[in-house]
Amino acid sequence: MSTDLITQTIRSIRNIDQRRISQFLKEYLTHLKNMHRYFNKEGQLVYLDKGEALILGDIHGDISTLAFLLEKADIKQHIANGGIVICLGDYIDRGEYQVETILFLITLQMRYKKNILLLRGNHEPPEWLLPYPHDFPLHLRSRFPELWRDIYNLFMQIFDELPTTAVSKSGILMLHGGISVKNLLLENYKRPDREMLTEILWNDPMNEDGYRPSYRGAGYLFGPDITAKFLDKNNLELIVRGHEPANGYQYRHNGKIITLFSRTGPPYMNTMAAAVKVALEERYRKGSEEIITITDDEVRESLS
Ligand SMILES: [Mn+2]
Repeated sequence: MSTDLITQTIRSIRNIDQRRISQFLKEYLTHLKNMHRYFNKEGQLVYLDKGEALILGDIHGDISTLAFLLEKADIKQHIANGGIVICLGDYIDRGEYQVETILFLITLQMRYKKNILLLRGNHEPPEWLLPYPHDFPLHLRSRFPELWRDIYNLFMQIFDELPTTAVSKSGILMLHGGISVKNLLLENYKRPDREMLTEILWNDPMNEDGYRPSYRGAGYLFGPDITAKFLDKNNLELIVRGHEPANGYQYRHNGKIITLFSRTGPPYMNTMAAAVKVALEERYRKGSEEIITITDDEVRESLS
């Protein structure tokens, strides 16, 4: 493809200087505040009603796997067809190229304003709920020794403006962690309070019915009964989320949840990363999604 698009963008990020980056981030912040011009959005909830979406899960600084997944999914053609790329959060922390990854995604969004949607993950945290590890500020400091504090502050403002949930006419809910265990109305995802925001960013599915506090120290684990109730109540079919390592993708709760993991390498050493393509208008039916995978070997080979 598209390698041209990706390599060009990455190259321009490598050479960016610290003064220009602050300006660039301020422009992005303004863009986020005006996002209703490009997307049908109420509060933190984005409504999508046409075309196809390519959805990606956690990236955590693995820009190579990200680039190869986008290439394999033919992002250039996808965008030319009016398709949308939706990332489910966790762009930073852990990975070697986290600064490049987030700047690359922001650059793409600034270039294709109607076609890229970045949702918030728990690693794009509110300041009252920092995850661990949160080594992003250290990466900024080594990269931008003088202005890193200002740059980090700008990023924190940006994270506060990222939408947290998207929902399609086809009946698909997209978010980073999971659904709220007590708050079953989609309406409430527009302006979640602190507790609910914590759930959206931190919750995970579990196999037993009901819910209980998460072993992660924030959020809950929720059972298949809660997933079924939520989908039924809001006339939805499927939840696509990230947040947990998987070998690329994993179906949970009788196929009503897809977990996506779009990175490879340490510390999880999964052999496969994945993205999924779904229709945003035509009603989702089991099997109508297209899973796109790339193996760890494919990524490493093409780098050597
Ligand atoms: Mn996460």
